[in-house]
Amino acid sequence: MNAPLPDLALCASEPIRVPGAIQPHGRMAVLGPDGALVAWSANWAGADAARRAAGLVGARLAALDGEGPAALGRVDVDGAPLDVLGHRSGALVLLEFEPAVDEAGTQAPIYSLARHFLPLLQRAGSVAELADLAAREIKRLTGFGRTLVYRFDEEGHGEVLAECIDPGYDSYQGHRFPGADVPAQARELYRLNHIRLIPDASYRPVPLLGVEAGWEPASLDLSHAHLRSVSPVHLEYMRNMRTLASMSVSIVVGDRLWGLISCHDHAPRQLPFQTRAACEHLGRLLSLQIGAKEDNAEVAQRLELRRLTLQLVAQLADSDATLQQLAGEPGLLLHMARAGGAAVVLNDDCWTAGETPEREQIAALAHWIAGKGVETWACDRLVQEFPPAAAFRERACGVLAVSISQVHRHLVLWFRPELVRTIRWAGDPRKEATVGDGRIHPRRSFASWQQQLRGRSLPWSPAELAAAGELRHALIGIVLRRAEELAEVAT
Ligand code: BLA
Repeated sequence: MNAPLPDLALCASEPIRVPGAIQPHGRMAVLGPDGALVAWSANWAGADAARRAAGLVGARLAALDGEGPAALGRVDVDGAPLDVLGHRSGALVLLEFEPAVDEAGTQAPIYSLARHFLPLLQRAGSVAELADLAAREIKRLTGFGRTLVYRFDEEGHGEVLAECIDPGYDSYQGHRFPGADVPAQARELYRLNHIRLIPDASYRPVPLLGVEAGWEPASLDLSHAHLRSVSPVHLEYMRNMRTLASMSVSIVVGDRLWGLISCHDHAPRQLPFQTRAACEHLGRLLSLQIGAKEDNAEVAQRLELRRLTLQLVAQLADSDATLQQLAGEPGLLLHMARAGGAAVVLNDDCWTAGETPEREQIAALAHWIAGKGVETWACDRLVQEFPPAAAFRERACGVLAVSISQVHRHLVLWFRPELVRTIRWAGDPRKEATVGDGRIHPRRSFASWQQQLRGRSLPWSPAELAAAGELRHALIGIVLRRAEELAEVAT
């Protein structure tokens, strides 16, 4: 039977910041600007019980300032010790109470991060190594059965870089998860709030109740609340994955959600606040180190490209400085753009080097690119943009072009061949979701599924585009100077 195709945009419209309910492993009390109780979660013995518990926190409330929840110590409610977290949301104060759990051992987990984990991160040689260290460390801290680190690719799909699993857990190492698994509004929230714990995916949400009749539970912004009740679609997703407990920690590089550390367990699992705080801290350390590694790699690539560009320009200036010379000694030209072929187009003339389409095909392509009127143009899946390219896809799925003149059709083009990639998905992304009973449901299977991706080349990096832009400037300079010299000779 063919189910109707679901509209995945629906996922992005789920109101995850204002669910009007919390998870049942804790209780909530919401205070107004005057300190009076405004709302409470239905799992207190009544509004009075919530009011009394909030009263025990008392003067500590004055300390609240930052964005996220701060630990406000422990209170004793009817003989049971509760850990309290508090944060402000607009004019309101949200208090979250969770049964206190004593840490095993004497050292807060945060110290071991500083002492053991940070030095390891600093010695790591690559992003993959950083990810591996983080997957191990978070497993050690939390005891989850499977921990993984994944990065969002250019298209928003999650790619598992590192994993640590107990026996009995399926491995997702090297797999991709479709971008729609984490819809846009969730990504935006995870950029701001860096940690989420779902101790039991089979939970029943606890509604929030107002002291005054007419108070709207969905008016309360729970973006930063640890107890926020999560999307029912996501809970179903977890159960489909045989994951009853999960935690995820954001990896934010710059201000972009770079990826997630994701932890799973087949059984429900609760973690004390101190451990969560350590995991959040681990996420920040990892984010900083990834940012530094990526910046270093980018700087190194830019320096190398600048060196090659200068060498190329010097070579050209030493010759008769005509552009077609570029194709005469193409070693550097091809090397700098990691290209398989290149062409210099001067109106109706064309010089080529390496693996390129036929001259007429290049002429048609150059004509089409020149029509765009841009200085630099690049594409790693040419057939999609320029259908005639289907005839030469093996030689050129990727094209980078710079235009040397505003008046003439003078272009330098680089070509990259098709790079057939095999992607291993954790579940067939075409079955991303189904609709039934009028609701949308996540996919049921996470079994490995391979897809061959055709029609693309290696993508052009920002550093390569920048180098092409610099080369363009230099070439224009050389061409102008040569035109002046020729004019002098003629007079
Ligand atoms: C949220 N989806 C999430 C979250 C993760 C994933 C990590 C964050 C919640 C959390 O921290 O547990 C997905 N979980 C994954 C992935 C892995 C993992 C990729 O462990 C990989 C290892 N989900 C769907 C569909 C919809 C959907 C079809 O599959 C849309 C209807 C929705 N996912 C969805 C929503 C959230 C979510 C709405 C937000 C949950 C919330 O924070 O309330």
